[in-house]
Amino acid sequence: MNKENLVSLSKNVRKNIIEMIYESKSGHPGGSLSCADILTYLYYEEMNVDVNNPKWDKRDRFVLSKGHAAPALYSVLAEKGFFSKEELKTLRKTGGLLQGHPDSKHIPGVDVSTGSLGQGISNAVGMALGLKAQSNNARVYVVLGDGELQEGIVWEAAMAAAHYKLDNLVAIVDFNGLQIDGKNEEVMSINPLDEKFKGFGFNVIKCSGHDYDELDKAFKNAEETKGKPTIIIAKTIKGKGVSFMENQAGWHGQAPNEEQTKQAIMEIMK
Ligand SMILES: Cc1ncc(C[n+]2csc(CCOP(=O)(O)OP(=O)(O)O)c2C)c(N)n1
Ligand SMILES: [Mg+2]
Repeated sequence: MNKENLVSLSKNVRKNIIEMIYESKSGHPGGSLSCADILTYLYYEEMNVDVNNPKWDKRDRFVLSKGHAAPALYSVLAEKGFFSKEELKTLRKTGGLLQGHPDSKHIPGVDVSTGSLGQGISNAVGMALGLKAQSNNARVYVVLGDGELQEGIVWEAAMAAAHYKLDNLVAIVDFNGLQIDGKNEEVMSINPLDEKFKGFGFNVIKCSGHDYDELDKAFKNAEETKGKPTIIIAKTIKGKGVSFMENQAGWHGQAPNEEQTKQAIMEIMK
């Protein structure tokens, strides 16, 4: 798919995110918008999946370790056709398909239930190990938040990934500099992140998480890397695409009102 098509797809993905969260009156817009381009790239350019057979044994696996960005994942899965776009209206509704965090028991296309930060990457490491043990060439992709990296379990998973030479594992950090209520640098610094992951035995790539050419190069590099896992540190903007949400920790977990929703959609679609 060419870059223009990807850009136009990611506009729809962002529009869905805003509409869904407005409709449910709760959810996480900031961190969903910041990983919208990464998820669009993964599902349209990188991963080998079959919407008609979500549990296909040879599919590449995806884990949204920062599970609160569920609206971004649901939006891409609906655009791909894993379920109908009508379902997006069920976000966070009692009895609805799409709960506040991804649920692998009920949602087609969701490989792992996530939401408790740090645990997604641990699942991803186990899946990558399991695939190798079965000589299955599928790959595992996991998206983490930068605040999530403050969880100790992430580093235990990282250590295991390098120890077991999991070159079928690609972790992507949505590096937006913010967490739930402030800057990571102020809460607890995770820097220098590239050096930390190099020390843990990873192939480390830095790129923009909003530029499809850069993402393309990063994922190609990951594919060519053998004998170690890859981490892509993708620089992003929390709330990307909506001026009043960009770089604002206050939009981490708040729904827009009607007026803000109209404004946001206008800006996204322009
Ligand atoms: C174990 C655990 N602790 C706390 C939370 C509550 N929580 C949800 S999102 C979040 C901040 C995450 O920040 P980051 O990983 O940077 O996400 P992003 O900026 O991409 O939204 C926190 C603390 C959680 N989901 N899981
Ligand atoms: Mg963050």
